[in-house]
Amino acid sequence: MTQIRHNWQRDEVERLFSQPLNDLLFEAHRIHRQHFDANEVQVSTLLSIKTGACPEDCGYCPQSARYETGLERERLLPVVEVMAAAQKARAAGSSRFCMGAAWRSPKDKDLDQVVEMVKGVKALGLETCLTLGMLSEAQTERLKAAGLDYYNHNLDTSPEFYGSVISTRTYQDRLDTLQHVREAGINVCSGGILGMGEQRTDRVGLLLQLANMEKHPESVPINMLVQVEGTPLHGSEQLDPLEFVRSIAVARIMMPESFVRLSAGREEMSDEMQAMCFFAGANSIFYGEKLLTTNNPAAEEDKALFERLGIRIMGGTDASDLEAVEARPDFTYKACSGHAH
Ligand code: SAM
Ligand code: DTB
Ligand code: SF4
Repeated sequence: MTQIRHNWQRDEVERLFSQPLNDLLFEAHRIHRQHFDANEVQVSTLLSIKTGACPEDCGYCPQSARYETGLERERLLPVVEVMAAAQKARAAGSSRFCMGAAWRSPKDKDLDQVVEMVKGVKALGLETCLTLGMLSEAQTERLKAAGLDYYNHNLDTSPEFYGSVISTRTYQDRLDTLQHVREAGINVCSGGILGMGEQRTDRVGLLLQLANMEKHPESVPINMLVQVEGTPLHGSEQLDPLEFVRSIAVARIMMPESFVRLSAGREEMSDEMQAMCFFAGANSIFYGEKLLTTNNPAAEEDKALFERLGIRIMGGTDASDLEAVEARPDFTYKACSGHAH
């Protein structure tokens, strides 16, 4: 087994990035196979439980109130609606349900409702994940007590590039929230976005931050920027797809035991590029036609891709199992009539 390290140096990570692609892929795939079944991918489904009108100024985000993106704002969804979406995700074969809110940080009153959502989704047998912005220590403890499995909070980019993307909260704020999540005993999901006009040194910087944490995040989402009209980062220069693949491979080498998620941006990726990412060590995706507010490949498309690649969905269902699930009489989505407990 590869040694798990937390003392990565910038120059060695730069060397990893600049190797011939075949050497880099070979090394990443070798490590991937030591720690995971190379033909298995974990799938999570996202739901935006509170959309738009966010006070923050993240330059990539369609949900910021500061940018004209044509997005309709929505209040916090009722628990029963969230439960219905979670049931649908489960029936489609998803093992984790991730609920996201366009908040700087949740108010305690909002958290009451979110706690009900976590309990309800968990009762369906799904893993639960939330992304609600910054959390205090007391809030992470409440969420842990509610049974929350994962909290997503991205570092987004390197500390050096961060200030060109967001001004309303600091890098340290993000690290503090991650620390609270870790200390409460909730699994950490943290990664970033590529293709925001950053340099390779920033991609190295982001991965150094993640891999030199005392404990690696259990889940590392690597997003390709989804360029949304009206956001400041719309029109950013497109990142070379092979540089994205390299970043996945380096993430896999640096964090051998973490799930590396090929996250936002798959709509714009070819099947061949996604296949290379899976070879490079990506072993998780968002599954279902919507991310939070933007599009993701339809489940049908992903099933077809998995079938072509011989990939199974982690947690027991493979592409043919999913067809069987869909053919079942009880597959039809049933609105949940009761409350979430
Ligand atoms: N408001 C909370 C926060 O920022 O922590 C939670 C939701 S926020 C939308 C979750 C993450 O989605 C962001 O940290 C960012 O990494 C990612 N994201 C948002 N817009 C994106 C875009 N256009 N392309 C790729 N990733 C994006
Ligand atoms: C993550 O790293 N990517 C997801 C999830 N964590 C919350 C969000 C992607 C959002 C893409 C833009 C949107 O759909 O609004
Ligand atoms: Fe708000 Fe989160 Fe979007 Fe930033 S990424 S604007 S905090 S919803």
